[in-house]
Amino acid sequence: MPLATPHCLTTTQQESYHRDGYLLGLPPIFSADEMVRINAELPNLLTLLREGETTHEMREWHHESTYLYEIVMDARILDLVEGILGPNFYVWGSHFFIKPPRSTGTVPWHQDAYYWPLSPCNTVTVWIAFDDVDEGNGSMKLIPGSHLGGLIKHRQKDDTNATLSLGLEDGTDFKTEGAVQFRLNAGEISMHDDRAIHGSQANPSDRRRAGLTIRYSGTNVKPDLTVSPDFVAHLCRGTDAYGHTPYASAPTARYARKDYRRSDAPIDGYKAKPTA
Ligand SMILES: O=C(O)CCC(=O)C(=O)O
Repeated sequence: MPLATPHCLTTTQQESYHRDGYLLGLPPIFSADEMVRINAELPNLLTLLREGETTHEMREWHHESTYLYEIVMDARILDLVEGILGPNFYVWGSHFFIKPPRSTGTVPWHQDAYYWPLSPCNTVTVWIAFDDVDEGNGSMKLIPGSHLGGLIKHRQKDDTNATLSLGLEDGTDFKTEGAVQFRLNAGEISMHDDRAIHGSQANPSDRRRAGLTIRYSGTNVKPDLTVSPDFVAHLCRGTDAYGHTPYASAPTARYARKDYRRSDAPIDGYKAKPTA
């Protein structure tokens, strides 16, 4: 049991997460000074993008970069995640969602678990705000309780503004009624369940909207390495009694990127015939 610090979840917060599929109102993780330093370092990663690539390619780079590894392994974040996943969990994913000022990119409504070759569903996403984010600059929206309704078959998205290839149709697959608009100050986080339906609109404002998502899974979660041969993780807390996932060693370079082998991922998602 972690000590009762400001970065441990209360029983009420744990109940709220399990009931609604998300948590807001958490104590800030990074101070304003820390965020100045973190944002000042970000351009060193951006320069690693190759011609034709967008910031959307910046995923899983924490495996190579100590700048990101330190963020995903920050004890304050891990204490909060432990309040949901329990004492044994690993981190495998990180992904920037950066919307420049006056940009048209959207994130279609989706359930993360539909995209991932992982089972069972036991993954928490931490979304760290690098900027103040709200409805004005296209912050995330989430449907409370939608994580309890099972995985829904996603549709191919032809919209060129959509930054994901699959999504759910408002009104047909689910109802946006009651969607919660996330508002965070830079340095704060939200947490959400991998089955919760969420998405975000474009950023018509003059402000950047940048966030880093981090994916933490209980050690019981098994990746399908035949479709995701690059899958590796870092144990964050406890021990791994399951042995389902390969582990990587910590990075040594401050700024470095990840490259991928081709995956055999099906174009319509790993869970095209969801059963749970
Ligand atoms: O940042 C966003 O707008 C979406 C993030 C997201 O889809 C996710 O965390 O899975």
